[in-house]
Amino acid sequence: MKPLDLESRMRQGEYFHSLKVPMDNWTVLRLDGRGFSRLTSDEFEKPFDSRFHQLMLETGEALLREFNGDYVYTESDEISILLPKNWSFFDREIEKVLSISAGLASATFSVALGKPVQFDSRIWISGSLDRVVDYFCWRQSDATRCALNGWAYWKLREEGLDAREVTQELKGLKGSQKQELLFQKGINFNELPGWQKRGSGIRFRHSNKEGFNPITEEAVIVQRRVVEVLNDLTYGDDYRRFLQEQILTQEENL
Ligand SMILES: Nc1nc2c(ncn2[C@@H]2O[C@H](COP(=O)(O)OP(=O)(O)OP(=O)(O)O)[C@@H](O)[C@H]2O)c(=O)[nH]1
Ligand SMILES: [Mg+2]
Repeated sequence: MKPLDLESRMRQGEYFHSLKVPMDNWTVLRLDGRGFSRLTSDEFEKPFDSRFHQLMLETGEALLREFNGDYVYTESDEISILLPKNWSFFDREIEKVLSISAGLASATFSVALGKPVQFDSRIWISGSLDRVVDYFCWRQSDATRCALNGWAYWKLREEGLDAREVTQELKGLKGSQKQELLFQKGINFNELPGWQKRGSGIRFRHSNKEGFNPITEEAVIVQRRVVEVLNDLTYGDDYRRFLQEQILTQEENL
């Protein structure tokens, strides 16, 4: 076989390599820690651990910076990053963006923790900004549901019930009933830290700062971009408004 034939026949085996995200679509990558139930069961406090949360924030920040994201949201062991609408790095290739985001998240978390972990990565797309806002509200409501379940579960386990008994006890209870159960045991769900109940946002914030141009010897306004962690997110309509503004502002500053 001629070398060129071999090259093109072998390339045909890279079947998925040509898959790209269509232009004019918003892209969210969602990364999730692999087997983190096992990882967190021994060395981290239950149901929430500040050190674990810091590691997730550090990983989220690395993703935000590397992909120049419009917004990052993290809860539990997952991170969602919204890419700029018409991102063009890696030619919008799906294999590249998934493998590199998972690689970056795994490497960042592993180095900070001191042992190897892995993240998987999946892609979500939509042509509508409203759907993007829905997406982030969806992940936030998952955070609230998981926080309530986690607190109720571990509070009952602390009292000596085994996993099966706790599951039985909580079966069919509505959110408000779980909150009441926690209240009876001395925990006011409303007063728990915001990052536990609603997750955290990470974003670039743009600000103007007065600087000095030594060549023209004039005062100049320079734009600064800093990373900001939001551990006290709003929810409902306020969160929707915040998301819209954040995304549109970020797109304008690209
Ligand atoms: N102890 C502790 N566990 C946490 C914390 N944050 C997240 N987790 C755990 O991380 C796990 C995340 O859930 P999943 O992603 O469904 O579980 P997983 O074991 O990672 O499974 P796969 O993602 O399918 O590989 C849950 O078991 C959470 O309890 C924390 O702050 N402390
Ligand atoms: Mg996981």
